[in-house]
Amino acid sequence: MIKSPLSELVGIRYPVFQGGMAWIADAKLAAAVSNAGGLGIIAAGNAPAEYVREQIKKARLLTDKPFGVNIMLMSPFSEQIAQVVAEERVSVVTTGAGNPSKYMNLWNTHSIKVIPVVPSTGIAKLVERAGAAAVIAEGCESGGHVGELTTMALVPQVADAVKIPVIAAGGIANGRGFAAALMLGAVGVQLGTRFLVARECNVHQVYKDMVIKAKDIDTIVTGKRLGHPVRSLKNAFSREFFSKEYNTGITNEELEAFGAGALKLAAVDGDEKNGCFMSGQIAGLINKQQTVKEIIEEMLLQAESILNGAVKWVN
Ligand code: TUI
Repeated sequence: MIKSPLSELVGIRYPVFQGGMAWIADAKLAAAVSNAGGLGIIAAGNAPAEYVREQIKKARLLTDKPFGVNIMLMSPFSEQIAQVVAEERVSVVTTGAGNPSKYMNLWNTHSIKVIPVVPSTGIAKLVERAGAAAVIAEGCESGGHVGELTTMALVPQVADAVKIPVIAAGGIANGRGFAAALMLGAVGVQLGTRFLVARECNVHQVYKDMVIKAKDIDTIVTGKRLGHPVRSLKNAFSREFFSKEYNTGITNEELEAFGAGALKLAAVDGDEKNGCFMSGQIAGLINKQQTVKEIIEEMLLQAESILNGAVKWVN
């Protein structure tokens, strides 16, 4: 049994968070993860506040365990969603793609644990000062919006920079990654890509099959020119985006317009050519569909065996 201070902090059995994947992480997936002993997280993405409220209510019918909501701070609805999560008093709020400081007082006064995703030590220190309960240090191996640093470089530096607990994310999908995260100074992990192929995940079957088929080098980062780099699987859409990005004849507005709606095309419609299939580099390691419970328990068992065997390296 792996014991971690993260379990007490958020009231969960296993120190495993499910990433807040826009268009994908709904009440069903979040409740399944929470029921299996991790922390399920509903992704607000670019959805309106009332969608988020509905999903919170739905999750409460499916689980009596704590769960969280992820707020994508670039969303036009983030202000209203910040209010909804406060009113609904969700256990945990995670944030992505921006600085959540302006909402921290509101959430802390509603006894919500705020756990921002951070791509650097500077932002980690900033959110710690603003009242974060912990941080998720996410390396650029992850899918979706990515920072500059790898998990290997980011996690130990963030762990040294702040006093609050650190959760590692990016490139973690099994017990090896979990054990490594603990060695880097983290007290738990967040998984996105691995939960994409969970039986309880509603994402289109084409998306799951693409993740299962993907090899180590099958992701690409696009959108650097627009200031929001996104990692996704290589396909016709991402290759075209990549080439347009280096074409000076194309304006940023045209590039934004080309990308608009592509994540929905992937997640909901399973449009293999035109969709943006956000995925982490660890997709190559993922080769089968499993239930959320199987994923979590298999990972924890493997991590335990690795950690128990680790003394072999020390004389
Ligand atoms: O946010 C994510 N991953 C995401 S968000 C997303 S939705 C999206 N769709 C289209 C274009 C862009 C995004 C898909 N995947 N991960 C957490 C994360 N947060 N990664 C990086 C950051 C981050 C970046 C800057 C956190 C804070 C930050 O602060 C900058 C500042 O100074 O405000």
